Amino acid sequence: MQLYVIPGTCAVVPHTALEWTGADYELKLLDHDSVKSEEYLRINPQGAVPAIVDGDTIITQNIATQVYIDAAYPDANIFGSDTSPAGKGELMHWLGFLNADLHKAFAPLFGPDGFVEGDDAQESLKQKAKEKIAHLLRLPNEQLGKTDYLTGSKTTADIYLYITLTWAKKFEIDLSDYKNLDAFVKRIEEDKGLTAVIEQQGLEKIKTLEI
Ligand SMILES: N[C@@H](CCC(=O)N[C@@H](CS)C(=O)NCC(=O)O)C(=O)O
Repeated sequence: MQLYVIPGTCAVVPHTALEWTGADYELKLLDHDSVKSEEYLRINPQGAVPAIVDGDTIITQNIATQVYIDAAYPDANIFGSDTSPAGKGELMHWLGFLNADLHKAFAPLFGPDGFVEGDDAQESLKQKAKEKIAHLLRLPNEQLGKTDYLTGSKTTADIYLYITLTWAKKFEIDLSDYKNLDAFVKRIEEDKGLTAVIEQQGLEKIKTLEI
């Protein structure tokens, strides 16, 4: 199995999941140019990571890569150990929130020129995006006041939350009121799989959300 990633992106999530499985896999490191290369567009015509290539099988879209890893390595419990209907629903609730709502809310910060033209309009858009992200993050902050991990046990949803928190710090979003998220960052950065991924992708632990 090959996993295509750009360091520091949402591809940290399936990468950590693969580390949790203990499986052999080949890491393919891309950058913001090579992800748009003709060669890679044959794998993912959307020019985005993550992607898994496993023999003739190609899987793109973050949640789909996680589902593939979970199906290939069910004993690793990357989606946690609660396989009840309520447990599975809860996990998908968080993955949907993280992938469709929170992740997407960062798009104006990563590429404001894809939305509006002009410095003033882009600044105003980025400010609105930061407010929206802070508003969305109140939900996981509340949840993490009740449990150590989003669904009670550690899952890929926690890794997805973590990577978005590293982006929030990078864009200097004020999360000083969100003490549960700050404690969560310290907790999740102790995970061995995530630690290995941080090393392999040449990243650094952020340790705190303080800016
Ligand atoms: N909906 C897609 C979104 C993937 C996505 O936005 N990937 C970003 C990184 S987080 C990417 O590859 N962007 C291309 C680039 O950075 O040049 C998914 O869930 O996989």
